[in-house]
Amino acid sequence: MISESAIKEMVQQIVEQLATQNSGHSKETFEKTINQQINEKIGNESLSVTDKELHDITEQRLQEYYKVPDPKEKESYMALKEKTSARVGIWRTGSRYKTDTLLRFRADHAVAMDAVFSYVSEDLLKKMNLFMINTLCKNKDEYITRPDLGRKFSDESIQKIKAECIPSPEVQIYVSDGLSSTAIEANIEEILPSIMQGLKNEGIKAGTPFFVKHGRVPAMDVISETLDAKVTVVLIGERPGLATGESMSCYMAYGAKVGMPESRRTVISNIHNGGTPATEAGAHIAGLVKEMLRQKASGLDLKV
Ligand code: B12
Repeated sequence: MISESAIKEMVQQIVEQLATQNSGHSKETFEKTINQQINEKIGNESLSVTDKELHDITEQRLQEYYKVPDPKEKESYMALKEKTSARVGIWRTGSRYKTDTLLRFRADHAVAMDAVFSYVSEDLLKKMNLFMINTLCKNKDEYITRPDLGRKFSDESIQKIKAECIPSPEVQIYVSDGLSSTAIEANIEEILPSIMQGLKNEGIKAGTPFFVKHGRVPAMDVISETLDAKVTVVLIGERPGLATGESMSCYMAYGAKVGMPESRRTVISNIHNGGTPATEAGAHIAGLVKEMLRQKASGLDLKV
């Protein structure tokens, strides 16, 4: 009989080969091909693996992740835990974490890495009718190591923005991957229509929305100057921690100019299902834009 380690080695080899050959294929096709190859090699259908059988340990809310054995005050402890996603009540083995806790930590870290290093799906951008421009960053490594390049555009990109967008809008909204593409994929379909509807209700005209790849927050200042927008709004993926990769921020500014102080920006952070849900945030953003236009101010100068 074939040994377990030999099977593991073989599966790993096949997965690696397929990952390089079939990177454009769907998960179902990928799973099917792996299982076919395993069956061909060892003729044992019971060894087939599907994603459904693999338990995703990040699915449990951290607020409910509690490992203290025989707790005396479990109810009070759980009430405290409900207020934070911090890793409390996770218990220990000697002075070390339990294996379960360590695995959860690594899985949450992997979620954060994926959020930072993946790209927003082009299909989603098409569906949302957002054309794409890039900052001066060529890839994710450059994006991480050169924040200055994530705030600038080539002359060509500036021309594209001018060609595609309505000039001098009351409010210019755009979307950017920032430090989490996951956050954009999780929230954009809900928040963008919610903001647009909110603005429409207030009689405020929005410019042409688009997407900025490899963007840092102050890229909004260049966009504001390029289009001569009164208010500029960027929906951007925020740096993920170990609680969620889906958190998005909205930075807004009235009359944004390159080199202006950060205190002129208004920020709403923690937009995700476990924080402020996208639809609710959208309505709040539209309300703030209205106030910015009325007071001709943003950030610390805005009185709300
Ligand atoms: C990373 C971060 C920082 C980094 C930013 C540098 C960087 N590039 O990574 C540092 C350590 C410098 C920082 C400092 C501060 N931060 Co900070 N920061 C964050 C964090 C964790 C993520 C933001 C992010 O990913 N943005 C998207 C990426 C793509 O943006 P970026 O272009 O790379 O970086 C820009 C923004 O991060 C921005 N920024 C960062 N913090 C703040 C705070 C405010 C009020 C503004 C307007 C802008 C701003 O500065 C960068 C350059 O323009 C958020 C947490 C969150 N949940 O949102 C808090 C957060 C945005 N920060 C906050 C605060 C309070 C501050 C400070 C005022 C703290 C202080 N007392 O000094 C300072 C001010 C920063 C400034 N630029 O003036 C608060 C804002 C609360 C609010 N709604 O007003 C947040 C929400 C954390 C929190 N929950 O309290 N921060």
